[in-house]
Amino acid sequence: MAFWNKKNESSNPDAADSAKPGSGFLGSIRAALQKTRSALNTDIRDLWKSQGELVNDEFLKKLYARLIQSDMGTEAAGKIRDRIGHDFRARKVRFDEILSIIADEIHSSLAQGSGAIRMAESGPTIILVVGVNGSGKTTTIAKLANRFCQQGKRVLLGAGDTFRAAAVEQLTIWSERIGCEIVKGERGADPGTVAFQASKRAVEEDFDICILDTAGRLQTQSSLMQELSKIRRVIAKHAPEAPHEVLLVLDATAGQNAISQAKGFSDAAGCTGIVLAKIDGSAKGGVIVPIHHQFNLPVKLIGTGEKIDDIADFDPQDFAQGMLEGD
Ligand SMILES: Nc1nc2c(ncn2[C@@H]2O[C@H](COP(=O)(O)OP(=O)(O)OP(=O)(O)O)[C@@H](O)[C@H]2O)c(=O)[nH]1
Ligand SMILES: [Mg+2]
Repeated sequence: MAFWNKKNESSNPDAADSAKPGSGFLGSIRAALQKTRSALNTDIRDLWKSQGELVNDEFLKKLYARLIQSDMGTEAAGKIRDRIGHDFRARKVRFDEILSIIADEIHSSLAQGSGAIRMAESGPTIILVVGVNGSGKTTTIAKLANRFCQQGKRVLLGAGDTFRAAAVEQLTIWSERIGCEIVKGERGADPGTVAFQASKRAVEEDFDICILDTAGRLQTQSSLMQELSKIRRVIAKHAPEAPHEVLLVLDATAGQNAISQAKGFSDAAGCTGIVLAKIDGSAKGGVIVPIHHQFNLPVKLIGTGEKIDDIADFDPQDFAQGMLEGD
């Protein structure tokens, strides 16, 4: 496809190194988006009975329905339909021409939405991680902590999930593997206390990064949502700018439900960015598009697998390309 420069055609000698999974390189994202890509490609390719297909109202209606099935939302799907109607009406169109337009629209709708982790200007950068049960919070924290440690930063974890029996142990095992420090509370302790102790220690002992885990909760559980606001306030006692990030971890397999999660959590916890975990297991990676449109929350990171390196910076171009470019 000619509408962007292919990053993987670089002659950069570091390219082989950056092709390692989790480095943000297109290769790992392409692999992780395989299910989304194959669902989208198959659904749309089905509309072609011969090499060229006539673009009329019926074709546009079918195309729109297939796009909606990919979870990319009505706004993006409507834009793509209208652009194809405008450019090709009453003409025959090839599959690859349509694919190119879809990728282009996805790329431009995601383009303003990426962003790096916001770092503190002075003192530790404190990151709070929230999301529904099992979305991938603790794993994301381990991946992020490992990344920061590899950059030579001193990292402190806060085991703020005092609710689930094995949660503290899970984070402790990660901290030992990664080689970073951890603050733990007793099982059933107030998660605000753990957040208080961890952020206090991060400031007093001059850590670079402090990442706080929280228990999974549903966006509909209002008392648990209020608990997140309280944790935020507690953290701010030690560092007025903190938390520097409140990352909402969404499970990419959740599809449309991720939209309601994004709404509930961003209202209650003041989320500043999204981590889209488990795109490797999902055919619904397109859900990132409506989340962008509706909440204006930048996607910062994507989870591409269960291993410690399986994390990548979100890059709209890589993502759009990985969603569509044929196998
Ligand atoms: N395939 C895949 N699996 C992932 C990814 N991220 C997390 N997981 C898996 O998802 C499961 C849940 O991950 P956790 O990190 O424990 O999720 P959590 O949000 O902390 O869960 P709770 O603390 O119970 O709310 C684990 O089996 C992880 O290995 C990912 O990017 N890809
Ligand atoms: Mg957890």
